This record gives sequence, structure tokens and C-alpha cells, in this order.
Amino acid sequence: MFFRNLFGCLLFAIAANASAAEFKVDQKDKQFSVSHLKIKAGDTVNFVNGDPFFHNVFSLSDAKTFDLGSYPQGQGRAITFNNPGVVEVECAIHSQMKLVIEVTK
Ligand SMILES: [Cu+2]
Repeated sequence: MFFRNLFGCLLFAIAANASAAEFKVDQKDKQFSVSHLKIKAGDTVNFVNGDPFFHNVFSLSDAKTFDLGSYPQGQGRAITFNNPGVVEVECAIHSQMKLVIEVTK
């Protein structure tokens, strides 16, 4: 019985994982590599800094509020979007950087 339950849990974990995708958004020349991104709830976006200076990616949107902090070239930080909605992503250091992520169900 224990093993059957364990197996069921494993299958569920694999199935849940299979439907989630990971996206990569670069920060290059003080811009996000895309200005608009459409993802599904549960998907993850990895923000990778391709510039030789710091970026600090954040959002104040209701669908997802986050602050990745500042990090240098070559580093990336990933965040998972679990709620549907529109997330406006900005950089605390470079105010011209804008990205809209549309999270669908
Ligand atoms: Cu920046």
C-alpha cells in the first residue's frame, strides 16, 4: 500500500512537471530580449543578465509581485508564475526596461 501511494505521488509530480515550461529572458544592452511574453500559469521565467553591469528585475503587479535583487553578468534568477494575469516587469536600475508577461490559465 505504501509503495502504491508513493508511486501515485511520483506519477502526479511527473505529470504536473511535464506541463510546466521554462522560458529564458535575457537582459542585454539595457533591454529585455523580448518586450512581451505569453506563458501559462505554473511556467517559470529565468532572467539572465547578459550585460557587464547589474540589473535588478522586479514587478509590482498583483498577479505576481517580486524582486530578484541585483545580480551581475552571467547570472540568472528564475521565478515561477502561478497566477493568471498581466505582470509588468521592470528593472530598478534602468527605468527604460519594460517587459509585459501575460500569464494564461
Ligand atoms: Cu537594468
